[in-house]
Amino acid sequence: MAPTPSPGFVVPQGEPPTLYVEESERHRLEGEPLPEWVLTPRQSADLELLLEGGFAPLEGFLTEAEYVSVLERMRLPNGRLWTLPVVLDLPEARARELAPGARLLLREPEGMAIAVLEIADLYRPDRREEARAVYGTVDPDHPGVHRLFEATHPVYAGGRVRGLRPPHHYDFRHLRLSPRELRRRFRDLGWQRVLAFQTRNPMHRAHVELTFRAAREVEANLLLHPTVGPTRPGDVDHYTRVRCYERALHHYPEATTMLALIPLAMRMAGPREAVHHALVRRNYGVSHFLVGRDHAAVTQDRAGRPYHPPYAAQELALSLAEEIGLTIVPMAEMVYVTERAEYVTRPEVRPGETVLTLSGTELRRRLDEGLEIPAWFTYPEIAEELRRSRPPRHERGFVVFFTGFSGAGKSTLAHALGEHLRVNGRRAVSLLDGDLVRQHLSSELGFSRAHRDLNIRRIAYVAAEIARAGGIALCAPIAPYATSRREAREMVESGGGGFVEIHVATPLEVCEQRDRKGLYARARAGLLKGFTGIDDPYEIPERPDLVLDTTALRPEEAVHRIALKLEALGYIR
Ligand code: PPS
Repeated sequence: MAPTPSPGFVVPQGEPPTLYVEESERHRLEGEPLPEWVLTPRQSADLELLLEGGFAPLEGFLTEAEYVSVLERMRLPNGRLWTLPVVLDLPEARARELAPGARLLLREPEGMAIAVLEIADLYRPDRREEARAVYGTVDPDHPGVHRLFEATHPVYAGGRVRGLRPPHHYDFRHLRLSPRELRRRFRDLGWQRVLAFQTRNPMHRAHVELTFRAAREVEANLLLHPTVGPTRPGDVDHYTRVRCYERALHHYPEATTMLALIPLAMRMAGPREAVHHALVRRNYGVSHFLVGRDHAAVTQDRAGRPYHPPYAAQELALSLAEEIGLTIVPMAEMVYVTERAEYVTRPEVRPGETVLTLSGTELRRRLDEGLEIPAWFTYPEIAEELRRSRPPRHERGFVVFFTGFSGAGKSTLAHALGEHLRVNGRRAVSLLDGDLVRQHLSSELGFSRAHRDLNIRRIAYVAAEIARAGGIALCAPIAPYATSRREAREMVESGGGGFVEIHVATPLEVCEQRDRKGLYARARAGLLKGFTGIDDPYEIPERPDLVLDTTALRPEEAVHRIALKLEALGYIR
């Protein structure tokens, strides 16, 4: 007897709306001298989803009324469910040149004009309110909150967008399917019920087992639908992940499962984001959506407290499933049982059985130290891909970032360490000393907060590129602000490099006494304004990897201590 199909949604029919204009209109718009804005990678990911219909019913970036309504009620003013802000943030100076009614040409980071925004309003959001509503916290340690407070421009421009052409990608084009293309694919394949799996991580055996099992239980085909938009800083890069997904795909029975990529920008907003992901997947034409424990969430804060209860995302998504228009499939936790040599769900474990799990942290540790990745955990070909992108630390590029007062000894230490590493290692060593950077990269900059931040951003950019290419960058700026040091770390780590922060904590009195360049004397005499430590702030690093006070420490001794630290961290052997 044929099994009775279980209840639930089937794939939606028809084509979702896209927001592109006719060719003649495109020529007309491109012929006009419009003000322009170069999109950030996040904005460009959001815009792509808007244009392709992934964010339907949105037809543009949220206006203030829509934004407030989404924050307060998780709904658009017309009552339609929408849980996360999709906004275009602009710097104050840019916003001042614009007004409601104006049109703004939106360019991709690479320069191609993608769309025109018809500005309906420009507004200044209350970011603390937004953080509270979206992330459930104002803790600046939360990566979403941090991005909102530190890396989001202060003015939002709302209004309809009119697409000129789809954004172009050169990577994995055969896997980047728009909502229309994906729906067509399902139609061609005759897939009636499709279960989508969202992820921003590589897939291992547990994921394969659980997705396959879930699809079988709801009698659906499976769509692996990982996001390749901006994700959480520190995540595995999408090139590596996609190679892992392609390899995972071979472990499903043929013709049951398909892989497609979505350029979705992750927020790490937990429950609201689970619903957002489901709404977007519905636009992509699926009928079922998997939601696990801690979906799209940052599990805990620095003190180990969860930002949301672990099942909050599942509960919210389940409670809104009818309205979203698809079946939410709660995801079970799969564990490996040694005695049976297979994966089962946690409740299926029998008393006395040995359960194996391996956390992301443990996996990263094993990769960093070049240790074995057990075969019960992942397939050998996936372990291989991960090893390629995250070689053991002693083969990887890294950055040593010295920070401290002028005259603290940063340059001396960076120079001495550089010599030590050149003598003892194989990796190329580059020195980005404060003064040299100011001469070659930042000669036009002064010492205002904005200029100092920009200076550090430039240093971090170059250092990240050096580390990405496998080299060692030694940076020695004052870097007085904690946020820009943190940003530097994120830039380097997101490029796959290691980041070691050393606070050269020589006291101000000692630096002033040394006064090699005579700058302290000039600052004390009021001839030099805004000098760090005298009349300009220095925020003491809270958690540096190493603290060195050079008052009574010879450079050789300091280098020895740094080398020990680098060894302990695994960067040198
Ligand atoms: S920052 O804040 O990180 O951008 O500063 P940095 O680029 O490291 O500064 C490089 C050198 O500039 C000299 N200098 C000053 N320092 C601090 N404040 C003021 N106003 C200033 N004006 C000039 C100073 O000698 C710094 O060099 P170091 O190598 O730290 O002694």
